[in-house]
Amino acid sequence: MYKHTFALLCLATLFCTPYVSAVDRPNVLLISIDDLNDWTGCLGGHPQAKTPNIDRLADRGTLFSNAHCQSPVCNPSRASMQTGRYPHTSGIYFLSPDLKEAPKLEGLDTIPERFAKHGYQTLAAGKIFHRGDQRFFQEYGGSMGGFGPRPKTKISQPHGHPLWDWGAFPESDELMPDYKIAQWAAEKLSTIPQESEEPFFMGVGFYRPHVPMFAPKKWFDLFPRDAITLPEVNTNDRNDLSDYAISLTNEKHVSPEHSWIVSAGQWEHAVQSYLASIAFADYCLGIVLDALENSPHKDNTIVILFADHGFHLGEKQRWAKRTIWENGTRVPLIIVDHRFSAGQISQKPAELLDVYPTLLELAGLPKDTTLEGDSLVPLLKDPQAHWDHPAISSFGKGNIAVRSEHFRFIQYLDGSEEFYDHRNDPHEWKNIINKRQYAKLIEQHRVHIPTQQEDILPGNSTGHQAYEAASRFVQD
Ligand SMILES: [Ca+2]
Ligand SMILES: [Ca+2]
Repeated sequence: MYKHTFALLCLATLFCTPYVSAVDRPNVLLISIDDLNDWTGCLGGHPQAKTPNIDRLADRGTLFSNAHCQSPVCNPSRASMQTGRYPHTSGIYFLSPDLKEAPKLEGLDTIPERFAKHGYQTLAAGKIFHRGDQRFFQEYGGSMGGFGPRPKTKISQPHGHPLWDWGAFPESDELMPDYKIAQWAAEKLSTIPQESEEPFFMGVGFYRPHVPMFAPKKWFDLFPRDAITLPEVNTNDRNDLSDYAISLTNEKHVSPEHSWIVSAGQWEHAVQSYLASIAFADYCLGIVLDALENSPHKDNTIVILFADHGFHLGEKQRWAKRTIWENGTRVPLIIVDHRFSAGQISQKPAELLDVYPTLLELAGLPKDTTLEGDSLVPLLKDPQAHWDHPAISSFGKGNIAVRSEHFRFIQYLDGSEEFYDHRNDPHEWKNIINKRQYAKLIEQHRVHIPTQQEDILPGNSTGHQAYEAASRFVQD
């Protein structure tokens, strides 16, 4: 019954916290869902989203309903979360380079590496990091095929990037990598003995709803295409944006143009495909949660679920990621730890960057003052606690968003700015940067723009190319 006692008595005297007893170090189950925006039942981003398992997880823990990524792209978002450093500290702003190639990150532990150093067994399957997960976990079960099988000819978008397609495919759940990842995790959860001397840190990274937005037909049947609700879009939305802001989100992207989606009659189908992909990923999550519930670890495992960034489906005439508007940065973030009340919702701004220091505190590991996020434990204790840390997101040096409890401030490289009041403008349609009555509030947000921003590390990703293309709108 006294599990995980190994070497802990001495640790506990050094790093005693109120949450961890020396005889009961918690396991950690870190679950990632790739490219999932706020289209979940509990976040309410789309009225038709079906996510019973994400919602049941939220019911058991704390839902951070105002959580944001630090970068609206996989690689920099995950590198930031896993090293506790902002993109503007590491210089990793885009899909390249890899986090191991950033001089500012040299020698830093990622989250699983830190846990391994403190006696945890670390294991994972699927996508926790952007690539090369096997480098960071002691045991890696594999990607199981990653983004999954593709048909011989594309289903819905005949041109463009090979991954950019959507539709009902393949035949069965068993052919989907996420199903295999869930089965792998379920098997591990049921076979790791309760009396194991080492607690575990397990990563489970699902690939859907990332493109290709494929899932077996039964998931599409949940969302009949003739009854699909399209996202609310204001066609004049971009009139109050700078040329730079529009250009940054228009250029060199692999996602389809909104005008093509509409003219090809594909908007409903693409929304249906995203909803179906989410429902399928949620089903796979349920396999893992059921296995945990039926395992000896159910009362001693912290569960964290996150997505790495948001996703546009036509809002602001954009598709996919790479924007620092609400659609690009808002993500699900749920923390379940039985030492805190269940069913809590915190609207305070949270960052994925906060996960690292939060986990250290919850597991009773030494605090790391070099981490740039803030432990969310005060908000787990009291979701309405005073909290003055806004969420900072960026897309390239000089393009920074500051999200507070009710507002979003954006400053771009060309000096143009935006300000949105979420109390009456949840879609960020009205840029009120020039409204005099907001001047003081705007200034209070502007001070959070980092004064030091690392140069962009070189690479040839489409993010690098978009940033370069937009620079023609920057006056010397
Ligand atoms: Ca992603
Ligand atoms: Ca607007």
